[in-house]
Amino acid sequence: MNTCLSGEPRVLIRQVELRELRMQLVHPFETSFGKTQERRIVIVKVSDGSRDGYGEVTAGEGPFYSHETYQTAWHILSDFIIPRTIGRELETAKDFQSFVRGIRGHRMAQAGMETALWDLEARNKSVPLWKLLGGTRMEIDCGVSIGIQPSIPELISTIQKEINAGYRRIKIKIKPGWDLEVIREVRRSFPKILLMADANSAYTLEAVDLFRKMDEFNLLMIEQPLHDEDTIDHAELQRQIHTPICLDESIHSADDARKAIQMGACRIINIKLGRVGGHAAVRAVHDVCRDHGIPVWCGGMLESGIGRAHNIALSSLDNFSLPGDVTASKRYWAEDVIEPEVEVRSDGRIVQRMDSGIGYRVREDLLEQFTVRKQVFTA
Ligand code: OSB
Ligand code: MG
Repeated sequence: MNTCLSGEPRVLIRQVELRELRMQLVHPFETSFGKTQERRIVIVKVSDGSRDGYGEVTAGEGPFYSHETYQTAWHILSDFIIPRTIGRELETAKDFQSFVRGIRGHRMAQAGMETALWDLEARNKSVPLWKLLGGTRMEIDCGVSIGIQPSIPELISTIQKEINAGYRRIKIKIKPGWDLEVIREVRRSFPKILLMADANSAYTLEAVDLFRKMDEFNLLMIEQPLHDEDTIDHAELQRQIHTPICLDESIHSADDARKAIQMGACRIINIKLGRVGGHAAVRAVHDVCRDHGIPVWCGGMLESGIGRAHNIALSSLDNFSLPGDVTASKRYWAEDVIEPEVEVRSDGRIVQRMDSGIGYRVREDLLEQFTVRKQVFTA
């Protein structure tokens, strides 16, 4: 164990390993910006000489959800983030911020490294990551995000399957041409479920009448209806509809959250670890929302088990009071890279693990099997 004079373990960055994994989803996932079947996932492993911490970069295959891709993240990590951090010693993972100050944006790349440091710190201190983050929720409520389906009957049978599995909230993806009628039919089939829709920025304010009509279906929220840079337009839309707007793509920091809330652009915020830049930023966004009475929930990015485990841990913070898109490994992967795989109880909840760090063992054998590129950096 690495210790400083006070005896507290420190976080020493002796070696960093980057891997690009290629993994096939068990079902394709379609949103308003495209369809994904094969995932490329960058995994960051930080070693201090005796222990390892793991993080995941949640960037997509193309610049559609955000400007980042797994390849821009590889570039930013290998050319800027790792050179600034390798060989250094941190008192806590929170100090990572000061090493990368000056790197503008590329938060998913930053989060890949930052979250690995949190895992390493928690393992060094022999505490579960969720406790180190300050979490209190031993059990978290799970919802599912259902991609655009080939037909309404197929969507309805998929929803039925997820409800039978116990999931507590259903989110359906919408896009122009797959919206009002779909919501109407789903609501007709399931009058009582917690239901929401996610547009992934597919509309402009010109669609205000469409969103007004959605008010009749008692949606829990509408997620990111407008462009990510249109916070002001979201405020205008929120003034004209009753359904709460939830922002996803628009929120990159605690300051974004504060401004969006003050403007009246949303009543709920989806927090994603990669989008905001890591666990410290999650905490900051979470706290701003809590102080303004805005509930949050944890969004998903089709993560492998490593990112999934980090999402479970952060969902333990007290203001994560709505079901997140945090679900069982088997919904995405034939074989996940962690052990045990993430399981959701029949009541739609995941129970926090008491093992230290992210709480799951990483299957190095599977990482190796899925790896298409690897680079090791040593101090
Ligand atoms: O907008 O929440 C989103 C997946 C990729 C990109 C954006 C989003 C999503 C999801 C999937 O909704 C959530 C999941 O991982 O289950
Ligand atoms: Mg979303």
